[in-house]
Amino acid sequence: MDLSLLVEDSLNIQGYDFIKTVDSAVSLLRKEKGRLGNFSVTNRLVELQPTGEALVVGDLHGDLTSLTTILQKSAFIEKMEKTKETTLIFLGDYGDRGERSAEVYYVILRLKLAFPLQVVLLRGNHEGTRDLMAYPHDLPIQFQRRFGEGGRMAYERMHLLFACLYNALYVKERYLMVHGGISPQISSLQDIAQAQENQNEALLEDLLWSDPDESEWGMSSSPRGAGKLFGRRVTEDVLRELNAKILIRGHESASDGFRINHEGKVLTLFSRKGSPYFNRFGAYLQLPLSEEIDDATRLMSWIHKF
Ligand SMILES: [Mn+2]
Repeated sequence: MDLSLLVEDSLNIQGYDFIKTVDSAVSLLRKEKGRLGNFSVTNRLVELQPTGEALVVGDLHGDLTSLTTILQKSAFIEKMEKTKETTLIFLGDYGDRGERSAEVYYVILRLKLAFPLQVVLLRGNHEGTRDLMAYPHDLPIQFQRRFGEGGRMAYERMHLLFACLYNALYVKERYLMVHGGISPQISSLQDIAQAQENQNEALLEDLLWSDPDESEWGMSSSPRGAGKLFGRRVTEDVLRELNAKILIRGHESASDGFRINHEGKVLTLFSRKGSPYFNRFGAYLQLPLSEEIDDATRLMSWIHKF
């Protein structure tokens, strides 16, 4: 798969073909169940074997240039073609804010379709449920500008896609990856796997929206108006409960493209640049999953800034 051709396709794609791609991805994701290559799927949770190499990408928010840079610098498409022991993980928030939301979605969906057993797409708060959608949500407007008449239909299809994205990815004895955060309501992986089925969706809201803060004790209300702030004790308790060492999440911009909280227990990755954020760098993580690391400061040699 040629990256520059893929990007060119994304810039030229018309509404009909965009919708066809979304539909193919939805039907693929709906079929994902049980053991698939290096990961296994239970409801909306992916459990990944601690083997091979992973590329972890944080928020993109319509920044096609950063996505292209990451794929180029990591040479991950070539790596995925060469060995199945490679997993490309996106932490969610693909659209809104930046100008190229349709293009970013198109590229990640084509990657998923080309490497179904090696690409995992998590759900961000900008891929929320209809009754809890991030604001401002530019996607429907961008689609109308981009696809004209077909924009509305393309946007409706996106909600089918959002519902298929994963709540979290877990790497045994190592990492829990989510878009936003965690909550004391989590006592097992099963809770995360079925968070979207909870009647009030409160846990899903925390997974997609919450942020760490440096208080010792959580939870407190979030200035975002959705999700909460969780303290260090919540992180320690949940990670211990799940048998994980580090929480890897996106959702918050960081000047260097990444930030470490809770004494090395939380890594935030932010992988886009430009307005309306003011981070100097974007960052991604490319690491060997077999390494047993219990402190995010030790992940720094695998964090790449751009
Ligand atoms: Mn977010």
